[in-house]
Amino acid sequence: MSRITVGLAGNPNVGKTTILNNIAGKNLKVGNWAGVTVEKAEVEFTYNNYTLHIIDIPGIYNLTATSDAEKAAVQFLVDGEIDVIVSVLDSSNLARNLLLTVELMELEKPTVLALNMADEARSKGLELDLGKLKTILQTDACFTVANSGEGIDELLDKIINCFENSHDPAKLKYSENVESVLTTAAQKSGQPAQSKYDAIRALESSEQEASEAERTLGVGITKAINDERWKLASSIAKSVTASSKVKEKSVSNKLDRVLLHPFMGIAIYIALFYLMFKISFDFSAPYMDWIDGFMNNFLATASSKLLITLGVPDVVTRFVSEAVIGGVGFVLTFVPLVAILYFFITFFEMSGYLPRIVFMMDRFMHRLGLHGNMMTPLLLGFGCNVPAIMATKNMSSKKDKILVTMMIPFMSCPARLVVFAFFAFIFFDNPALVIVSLYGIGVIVALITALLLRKSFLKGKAANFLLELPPYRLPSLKTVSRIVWAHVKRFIYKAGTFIFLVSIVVWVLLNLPPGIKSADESIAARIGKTITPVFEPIGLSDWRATTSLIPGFLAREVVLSSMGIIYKTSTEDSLREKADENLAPLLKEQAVELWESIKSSFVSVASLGFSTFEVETSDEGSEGLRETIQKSFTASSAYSFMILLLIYNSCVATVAIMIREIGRKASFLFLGYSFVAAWLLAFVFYNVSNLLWP
Ligand SMILES: Nc1nc2c(ncn2[C@@H]2O[C@H](COP(=O)(O)OP(=O)(O)OP(=O)(O)O)[C@@H](O)[C@H]2O)c(=O)[nH]1
Ligand SMILES: [Mg+2]
Repeated sequence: MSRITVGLAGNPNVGKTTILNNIAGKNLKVGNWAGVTVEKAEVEFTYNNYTLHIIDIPGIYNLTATSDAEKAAVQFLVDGEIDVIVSVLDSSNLARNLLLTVELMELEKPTVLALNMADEARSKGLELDLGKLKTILQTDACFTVANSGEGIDELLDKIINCFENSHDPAKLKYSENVESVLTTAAQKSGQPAQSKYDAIRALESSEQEASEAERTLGVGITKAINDERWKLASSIAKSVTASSKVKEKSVSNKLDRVLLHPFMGIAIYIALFYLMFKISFDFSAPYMDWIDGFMNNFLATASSKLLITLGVPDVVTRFVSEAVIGGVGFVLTFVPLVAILYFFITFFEMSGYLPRIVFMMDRFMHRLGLHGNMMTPLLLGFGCNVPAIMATKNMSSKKDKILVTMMIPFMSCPARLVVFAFFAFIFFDNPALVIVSLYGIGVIVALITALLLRKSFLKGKAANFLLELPPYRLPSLKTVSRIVWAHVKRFIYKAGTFIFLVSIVVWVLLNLPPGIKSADESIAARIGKTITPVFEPIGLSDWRATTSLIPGFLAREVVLSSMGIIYKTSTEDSLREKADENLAPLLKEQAVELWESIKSSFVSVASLGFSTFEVETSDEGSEGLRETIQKSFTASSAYSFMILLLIYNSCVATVAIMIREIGRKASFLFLGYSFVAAWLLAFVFYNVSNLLWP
């Protein structure tokens, strides 16, 4: 079976990753803005007796790279072992896209063209003559619609065909003058160039040859070649486009008139952000309550009953009820919130609204000495800090990259939201307002950090950038659901692996040394009590709270699982009582409550009003746990606890990616800074709020 290595190359946002996802059934990140893919990704699969090794390459406009992501992409295209290059183009934007195709063809490697977004070209009224395009460029080509899968099989056949037959790839011909300059230079150097790309690079890098060429051509060689590429690309585009009645992107333009309006645009943005939280909470709260009740009132009892009946030792039964259900189960309660939040985030990313926010914020960012292009990674940070830090690979200035990397961890992610949601629900009347205030504090701390860095280590101005506004695209429910499901699966997987392992450790430490009468005497309690003095000034004097912070330094959700275990272990009912419970009525009760939850989630979203900025929660469910946690905090110490979790960069995955991107020293300095900042802010908040509301 032959193996074919295929590189997907093209401008940003033309659908390369969507093609790969469609071919291989993957779920790599896609989004409707330029620069989603920042690291090449590869998949391997079998098709018609061939092993296709397909590589998705970050989008580029030309082979002259500036950012890290582009540099890696270009290097791979030039030097990498690629059998067939698939030049992916946006059919509705042919002239600009062909510019890169022309440059790719200078590499003289077997190439196939994929004219993607054929649907958009059709709806714009563009008619493209594929046969003519193939003849001019002497390469094979086909239309594709990556998100529906149209033309994908044809593309695969063409790739195989190209691999089998294209031993002598097409060679572009520029104007006679340019060609003769290239030939002369190659002859003089005595080394025949491997490709036109090599010939151009050799000429550009030899000072003597370059100045000789400039004398012959009247302009510098780089400019002369660029002009040739432009001429060729636009003349091809013109001759293959038999457009009848080209309709402009009228919907996008009309929408932009409102959404990019200096005042209305900002107001709409704030309203959308508000609505996102409001709907997320209103819709998911009843389900979260139900899962919570199901876990604690039914599952915990049922599993204890079963294990006791089976004669399993008590310690195992307690482990299941306290560590597995109390810890991991507690985190899983938040699945509905995570799912609906990712639904909105994905919708924003797929619709094309994200770069519009960047556009609107650009002016404001400038005033702070920052730049609009820093906004994209920052906004991605609200989804997860890890890919957000990776997205800084798109930035061409090293200083800007470090600056943004140090702002991202203050963007609150869904993992933190899960903890905030829990505390906000039990301590405040207006949970959504509390959460929005925390997001706001995160943004302010990020801006202050940026200003401090600009005044000290990272002096200078932000590099210029070009922002491309893609057309609005209505994401299909299928695509969005697939992406949301992938996020939810990851969350559940994390709960079942990482959080489960940490839960075991926490539970064991709560039960050691052997023979202790209460968790208060355990090793965990001793550790918690040792560090409590550090946190006492910010209102955290209960060892159970401070102990949960230690494993919480690994990932934010762990704070919840650990609290679940710690508080449950220290207040658990007697096991024997559970063994006597009758399960049938309990199960019936769960079914009734589920039905009630479904009803109330739809009712609360349907009755969405601006009058209530409030999340409705029923107080049923794990009352025991909520009440005990409630007793060990006050509203101000709970808020101060949340500030700590918001500002302190406690997420191993984020720290790991930071080290990779900006180095160990800077990352650890940042870690220290974020802890001190978090503590100070919590300290000020706690003491001021105690003064104001004693
Ligand atoms: N209408 C339409 N939309 C498409 C098509 N292919 C991709 N898209 C959408 O275009 C957007 C960009 O797709 P991506 O696959 O992320 O583009 P990319 O080329 O990988 O972009 P970068 O990673 O930024 O270089 C997404 O919103 C896709 O859903 C298509 O054939 N038709
Ligand atoms: Mg991509």
